[in-house]
Amino acid sequence: MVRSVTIAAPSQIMTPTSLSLKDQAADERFILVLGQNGVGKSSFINTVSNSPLRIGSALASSAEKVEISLPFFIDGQCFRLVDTPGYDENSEKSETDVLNTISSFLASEYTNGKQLAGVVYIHSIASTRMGSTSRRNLTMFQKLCGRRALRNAAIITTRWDQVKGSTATARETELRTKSTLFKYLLDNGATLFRYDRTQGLIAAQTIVRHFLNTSPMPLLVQREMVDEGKLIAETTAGIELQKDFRKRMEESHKTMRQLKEEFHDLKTENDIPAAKDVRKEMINVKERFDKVREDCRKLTDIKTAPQSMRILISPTPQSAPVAIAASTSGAPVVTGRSTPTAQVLGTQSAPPSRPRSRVNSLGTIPALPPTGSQSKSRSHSRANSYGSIPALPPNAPGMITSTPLDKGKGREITPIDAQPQVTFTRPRATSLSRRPSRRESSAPPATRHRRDSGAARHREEDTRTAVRHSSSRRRSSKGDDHSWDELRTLLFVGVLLLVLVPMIQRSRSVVY
Ligand SMILES: Nc1nc2c(ncn2[C@@H]2O[C@H](COP(=O)(O)OP(=O)(O)OP(=O)(O)O)[C@@H](O)[C@H]2O)c(=O)[nH]1
Ligand SMILES: [Mg+2]
Repeated sequence: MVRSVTIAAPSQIMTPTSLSLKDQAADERFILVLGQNGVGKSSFINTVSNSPLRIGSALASSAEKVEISLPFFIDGQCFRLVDTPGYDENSEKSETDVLNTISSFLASEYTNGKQLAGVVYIHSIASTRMGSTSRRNLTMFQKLCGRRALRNAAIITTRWDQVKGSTATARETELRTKSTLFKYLLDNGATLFRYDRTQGLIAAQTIVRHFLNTSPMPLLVQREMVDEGKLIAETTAGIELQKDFRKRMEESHKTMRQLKEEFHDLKTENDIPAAKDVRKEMINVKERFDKVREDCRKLTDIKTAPQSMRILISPTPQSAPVAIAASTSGAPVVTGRSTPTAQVLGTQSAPPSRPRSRVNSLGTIPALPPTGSQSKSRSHSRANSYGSIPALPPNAPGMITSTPLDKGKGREITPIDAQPQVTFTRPRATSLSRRPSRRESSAPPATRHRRDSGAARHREEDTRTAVRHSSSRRRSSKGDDHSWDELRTLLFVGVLLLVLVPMIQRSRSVVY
């Protein structure tokens, strides 16, 4: 049965961005909305709350900070939904910033006596598979919530209008039953909802109605940051993110090692165009690595939450709250004023600043396999960088340069792309084509390395295809060498016969 619903008129309520906790009615129920970029978080929130949150495109992310919707009423109960940015390694906003933005907001809410009535994870049913970005978002959702808070969680699948019914249902079943997907959440009390936006407001309200009677409780990250005084990097979500960074850095190292080997092989063979492509890829890998390392450092460099967040270890709902808007940089901007009591408490009970070493103990970038060889005795600092990207040799024989003045420029990294157009004596492979390193071509498929997700993974797949082509090219050139050897042997035998046969005949004629 659909119960009566009252939506507050926009004229009676404030714009979402101007809201502060001071303006929130005590009985408002807050629901946090999380999910990957572009799944429809803001669209869902706008539909149910009539808010004007910015809607992004399917490709470009729109959310940069935490935004609170306009208040709206369902069955006489006032709700507000909290929109958040999603994790995406390819987005402008770093994942550290996303975690900092969300967790700082949550910590300040909890500090000020506000507990969430629920938490929502949105997933697009139109996604053909759970990619690495989706998984990362789902994992972070779990780590932010903790097991206990999952009984107040809802998973909403969107974009049912975009997929054929049977396909969508099959996907939903897989999501529900696979332990690596939603099964863990559902087993621990989360509820799964479908949201077909063609059914409009009523469908959205039915979902929010689920939170009418939930008992508000803190999320794991709130307990960790506020009750236990942990830094963001020390929270379960922070540790998970560092693990993920570390994994990606190790993958980059592996890729770089393979590329270096390949580059040297190609250089030895004077296959300059292929070496050039490999080097371009090395530069891309290095850029990705540097970004992740920077993000990792940034996370461990977040020393502490602002004092105002640590004041109210036991939240007192009566105290005048501090309005906090999580800024794009992730650090919450305190726009309100703490109560005098809170200020006193803040100065007295604020934890002593942590010794630097403690911060570093989580922040140290883990040792990675050395880049140049298999040796494990390389220094730690070396393991955290690629060293230099090897240079190409001067213009190799077998190619004609447009101008002799450019000779030797291949030794520098930058001028490589500025080299004049060259004509090659051999047919040129596709732009990403490269030869497989010895190790790569001999490794069994199962042990082959999978590189970074998203664009990087596509690149890797392209590269693998190119490697296969390149490998067959190498095989065919070996076949050519072999037939040359046979021809030479045949010629030699022929000449030998031409010389020996007349000699034998002559010697016979002498005997008779
Ligand atoms: N067809 C269809 N499109 C949808 C649905 N939900 C959202 N979209 C579209 O998906 C795009 C992204 O929607 P948003 O609501 O901005 O997604 P978001 O999760 O808030 O994205 P970020 O803020 O970037 O994280 C927009 O073009 C929406 O119109 C849906 O259920 N069906
Ligand atoms: Mg959005």
